[in-house]
Amino acid sequence: MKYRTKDETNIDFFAFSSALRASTCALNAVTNTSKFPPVKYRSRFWTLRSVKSPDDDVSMGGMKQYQGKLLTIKIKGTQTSTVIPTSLPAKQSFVSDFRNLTEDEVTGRFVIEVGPDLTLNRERFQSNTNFRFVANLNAVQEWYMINTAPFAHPIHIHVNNFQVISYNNYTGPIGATVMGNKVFFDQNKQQCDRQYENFPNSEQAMLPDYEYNQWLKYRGHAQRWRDMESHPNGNLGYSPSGIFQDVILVPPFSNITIRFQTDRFIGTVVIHCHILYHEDHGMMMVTKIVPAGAKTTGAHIKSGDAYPGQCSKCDPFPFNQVVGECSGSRRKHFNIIILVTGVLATFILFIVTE
Ligand SMILES: [Cu+2]
Repeated sequence: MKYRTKDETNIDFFAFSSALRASTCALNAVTNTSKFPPVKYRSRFWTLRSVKSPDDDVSMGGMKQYQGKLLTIKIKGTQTSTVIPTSLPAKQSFVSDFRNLTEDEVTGRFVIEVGPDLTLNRERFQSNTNFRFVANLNAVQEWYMINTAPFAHPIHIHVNNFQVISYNNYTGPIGATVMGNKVFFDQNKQQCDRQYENFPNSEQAMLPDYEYNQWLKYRGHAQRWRDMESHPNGNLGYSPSGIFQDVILVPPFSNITIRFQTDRFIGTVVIHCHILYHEDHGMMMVTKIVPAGAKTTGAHIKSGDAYPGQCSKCDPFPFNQVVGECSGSRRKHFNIIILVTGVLATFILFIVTE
């Protein structure tokens, strides 16, 4: 989407996801005032148009992109001098830069998985007490948003604005519809052993080549995001590093890291897709913030036996933490013990029978 004057002079470039709040737009406008032309050159008619670019298909996935006029601003009356602020108001105390934290400074980690069937973390919304994660107050959170589906979804987190840290290479599950079932595959077309709660794992589905190749084109968001400045087209919906938002477009087959601090509010926090049709069909879940020092146990993090983001039962959750009985090192040790025990048993059996 581009800002254009009536005579189609391109004066600035903003990328809007479908549900970015006006506050974010205003913030961008203030920070970009140096790019606007002097007042004397401004037209009395301003038109805001949505300009579609085929390059944006990668970040938007199957989402429809409107092309045409969004609004017209007509300026009337006599000209007065207007002072446009050149700087933003001072940040609130809890809004600090979280981009260069150490591991120890992050106290809570969680994964929001956008599914191929209007689900979040592999379930539709169940109730306002079905907490999928519990965080302490005044704790720095590092969350990962992944999209296993070929559509982009604007995900909105209530209460605390979050800082965009990075777009990362996508290594997670590929969610596809096969024979009417939603099935997760890994990056090598193998069916994941972590599926939907009620998915019959015995049913081996195949991911057709054409479908797999179709999904592959959506990967590479990390590089496209890094190249945003130098490539003005084809980056619709990406958010620059470091800005604070409460909604972020999660592109198809993408992996985004965000951080924020839980501030003042204790209670239920809603997370949902901001496409109302999706939200109304269950693409919503709740988390909870409890006082500092209170227990954060009891959350319903898993769906069935799977953590969000998992393909193999040995995949870590979140991405940099190992949980459950299937940690990589313990698994390897277990396998080595089995192997050594087997060799010894065979050797003893051989001695005895001799
Ligand atoms: Cu959605």
